[in-house]
Amino acid sequence: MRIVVLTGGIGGARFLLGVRAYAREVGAEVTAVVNVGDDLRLHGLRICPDLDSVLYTLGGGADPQRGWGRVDESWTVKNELAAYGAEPSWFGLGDRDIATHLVRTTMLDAGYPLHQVTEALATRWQPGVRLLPATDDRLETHAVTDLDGGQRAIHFQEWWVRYRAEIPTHRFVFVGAESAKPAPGVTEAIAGADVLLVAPSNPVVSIAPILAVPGLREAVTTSPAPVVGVSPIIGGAPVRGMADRCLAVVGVECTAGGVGGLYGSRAAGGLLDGWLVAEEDAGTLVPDVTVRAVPLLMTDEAATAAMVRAAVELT
Ligand code: FO1
Repeated sequence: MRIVVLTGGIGGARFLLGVRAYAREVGAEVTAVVNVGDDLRLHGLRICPDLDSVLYTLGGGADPQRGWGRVDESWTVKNELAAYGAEPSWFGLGDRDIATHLVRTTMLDAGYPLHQVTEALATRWQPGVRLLPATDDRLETHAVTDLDGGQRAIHFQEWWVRYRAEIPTHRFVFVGAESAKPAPGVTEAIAGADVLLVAPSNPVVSIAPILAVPGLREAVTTSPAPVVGVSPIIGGAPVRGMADRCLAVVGVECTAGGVGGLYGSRAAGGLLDGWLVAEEDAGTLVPDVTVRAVPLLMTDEAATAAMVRAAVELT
C-alpha cells in the first residue's frame, strides 16, 4: 500500500509518527508532501520550518516542549546576533538548527533543488518516510494586515511569531504560487497513492499553500484513491497552534464541521471522501463526506497509529 500525506506544521509532523508506525505494521510506503509556505531567508540562511519539523520529529531530534527546532539546543549565535543588534530579533535560530540551514543553503546556492537538498538532509535523519517539498520554487505565505496606519503584507513568520497572529488581518497570499511547479515526484506520488491523508495541520496556512501549487489541488481531487482528512480542531479549539485565528481570517467557524466544510467533498469539487473527527465532535456533518468520530489526541505513537488506521479504514 502507498500512503501519501499532505502535511505541515508541528501537528503534521507528529501525525507522521503515527503514519510511519501504522505503515510499519501493514508494510506500506509513505510519502509526505510538505508545506513550504512558512519558509524564509534570514541572516543569509534558508529556513524550512515544516520540512525540518518532519526531519527532526521523525529522526528523534526535535525539542518535545517547543515542538520546533532541536532538542538540547544552545543559543550562542542568537545571543551574538542580538549583541550586534541584528534584526529580526523576534525569530530565534538555535546553534544546532543553524547547521541544518547552513548545509541546506550551501546546497541550494550550489544549484541543487530543494527536493534533492531535503533528500540529502534525510540521509542523516532517516525519517522512514519519503519527504517531498510541495514545490522547489519560492512560495511564501504572507498576511495582509493593518499595520502602521495602512494595509501591509508581512511574511507569515512575522505575523505568527512576532505578532502572535493578534493583529487585524484581511487575508493570506501565497506569493509565487501562480508560477510554482510541483516538486518532481509529487504529482506522481499523489496519482499513484492507494490512500491520501490530509494531516491534522492548519488548513489555512499549512494545507492551503500546498494546494495552491498549480496542479496539486487537481491531482488530489481527481486521484483514484480515497482522500481522508483528520480534523485539527477538537471541541471547537485547535489541538495546538493558532488555527482559530487563521480560520477567523478566512471566515470559517473553528469547528470540525467548519474545517470539513472548508475542504468540501470530492463529490462537490472539494477534497474529501472521509473526515475523521474527535469523539467530542461526534454528530459533525459534512455533506457527501463520510464522517467518523474516534479518539484524536496524539498522546503517543500508538494512539496516533490507531488514528491513522481509522482514517485508512474509513472509506
Ligand atoms: N517559533 C516561535 O514561536 N519563535 C521562534 O523564534 C521560532 C524560530 C524558529 C526557527 C526555526 C524553525 O524551523 C521554526 C521556528 N519557529 C519559531 C516555529 C515556526 O514559527 C512555526 O511554528 C512554524 O512555521 C509553523 O509550522
